[in-house]
Amino acid sequence: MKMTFRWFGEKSDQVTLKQIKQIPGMSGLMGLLDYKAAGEVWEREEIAAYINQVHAAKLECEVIESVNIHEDIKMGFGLRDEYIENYKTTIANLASFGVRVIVYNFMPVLDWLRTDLSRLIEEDGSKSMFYDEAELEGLTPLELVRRTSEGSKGFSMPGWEPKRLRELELTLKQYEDMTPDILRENYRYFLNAIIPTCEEHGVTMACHPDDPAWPIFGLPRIAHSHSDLEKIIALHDSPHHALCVCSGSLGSEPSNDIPAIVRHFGTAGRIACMHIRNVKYMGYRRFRESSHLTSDGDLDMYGIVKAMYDTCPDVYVRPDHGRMIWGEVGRPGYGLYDRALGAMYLQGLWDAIDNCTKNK
Ligand SMILES: [Mn+2]
Repeated sequence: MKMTFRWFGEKSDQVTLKQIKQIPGMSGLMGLLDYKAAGEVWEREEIAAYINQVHAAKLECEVIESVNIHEDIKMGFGLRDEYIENYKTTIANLASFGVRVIVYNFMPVLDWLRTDLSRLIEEDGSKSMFYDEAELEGLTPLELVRRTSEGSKGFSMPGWEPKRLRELELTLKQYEDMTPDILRENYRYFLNAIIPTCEEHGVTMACHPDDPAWPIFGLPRIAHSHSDLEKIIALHDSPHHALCVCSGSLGSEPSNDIPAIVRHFGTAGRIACMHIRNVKYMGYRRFRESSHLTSDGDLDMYGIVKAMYDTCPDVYVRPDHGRMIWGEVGRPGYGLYDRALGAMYLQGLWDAIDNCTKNK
């Protein structure tokens, strides 16, 4: 397990690299350039500016997230080949700075979704991200986007890039006739085009699951169950086509058995990295993000780490979202303190498992 942390860059993140470096066991980052629009080439100078800073802080940057895929690729429109060429250039550019894994998703239009970015947890006064399907009723996607950007306290939110969402209404209309099967075929086309480039440059693509783990606003979503992930992996037969297993995204749906998913795809060698966090169920399609501690939520955190230890021990991991605690003000989900606690909890589980295994 290589423990990492998400960092949005000097201008965009309230957390500093120095603080991240001081979290015990932190090997590096899962980085991103949060100002890039889907479809654009990530230029070498831009990548260098980010990664050189990370290296100067004595942290690695072998994983990059949120290299977003242009909607034309997902919809199979005429310009997709041009955007795919851009994507291939980005892969090569990132690889030349030592990037080994790229995390992305193939979700139509809307990335992850919450109905409240800072819901008060009465028991202890902390705040966390919250989702209630009932609150979406009567809400148009546009109203939801407005609410999300208002709730983000001025911080950019990954997946909610203003440029991408400006044409939301039009894009939603274009998706009206899209079925999961057509979306998967467009996905296969994309993979067939880019995976040879990944193989050439030693980069592995890691698909992030849908969050929450069900369709929203009638859009087809194809990455929220064990069988969905099986179909995705079957689209292209290469170890460079892999998954980013996100426990909190898949775990929003109680029927998803996360340890079993990790065990299955870990054994197959198709997990490149993991996002690990816990979720507290509060009713049908109603949940909030909890601390990483198993007893604070409903996921089996030990089972998840044990499955990883047994089947894919070398993957990159990061604590995923955290709550806002100790009066911290920052990007919802991405405060320093609770994520640092999460990193320590995961490493504690790992150490215990490692000790029991070796001293058996
Ligand atoms: Mn995630």
